[in-house]
Amino acid sequence: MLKAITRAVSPTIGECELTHLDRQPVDFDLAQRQHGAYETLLAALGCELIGLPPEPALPDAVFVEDTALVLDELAIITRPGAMSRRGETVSIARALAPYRRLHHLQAPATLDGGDVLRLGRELYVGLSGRSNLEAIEQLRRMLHPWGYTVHPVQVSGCLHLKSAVTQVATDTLLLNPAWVEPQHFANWRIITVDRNEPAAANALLVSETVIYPASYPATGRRLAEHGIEVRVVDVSELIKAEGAVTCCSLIFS
Ligand code: CIR
Repeated sequence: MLKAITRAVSPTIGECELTHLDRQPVDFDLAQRQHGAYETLLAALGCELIGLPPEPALPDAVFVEDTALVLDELAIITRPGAMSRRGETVSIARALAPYRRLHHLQAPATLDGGDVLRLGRELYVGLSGRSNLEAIEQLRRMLHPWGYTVHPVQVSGCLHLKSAVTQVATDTLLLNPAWVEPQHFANWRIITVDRNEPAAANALLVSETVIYPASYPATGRRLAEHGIEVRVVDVSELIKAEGAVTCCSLIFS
């Protein structure tokens, strides 16, 4: 059975890190309800939820994806690129310890999980404002024994690699070509985002269904037209904090 680690929204989410967006007030009650609906959908798609309590001192703590990389054989606790987010890894390591052997990235490596796109045994890692080459070197050393290949991918104009590209079906990626070069993924069927929805490439594939933000209707229709089963969630308040759908869970079996 799939498991999904999530964490309740911090009441301080309005003080989150922002890189590419202007600060807008986040409606905390609405953010909590939207996050609850996202968790309900994960459960409906077969995930056993491991819900962690909020971390009021850590405004971005709902975005658990950035704190760890969970593979079948081990989990790697990241060293998030934003100083304000480093404390988030402590409770995540505790939550993962019963399920995986843990490895930790070490300084000067920085990595946000949002920069790691796992496609089978190929790991594509964004070189972004948050993740660096030293992290890629450490990932290579940790994962070579398990047969993983780690590919650096330059991203520009967005926060993370998975702001620019995510997997939406066994053979298909959803991608914004303005933020990442499609040629990194030459063997994949590519669906591009609608040109009026640049932030629309972040989709969460759970089994054979895609969890997708209501904020990007044109791209959502495009996914459906390509035969992809889409379940829409409204995460407007989390988008104001520069998050979306992959970032709010760590899913593993
Ligand atoms: C940050 O800037 O770190 C948060 N406000 C948003 C993180 C979103 N994470 C993700 O998409 N993986």
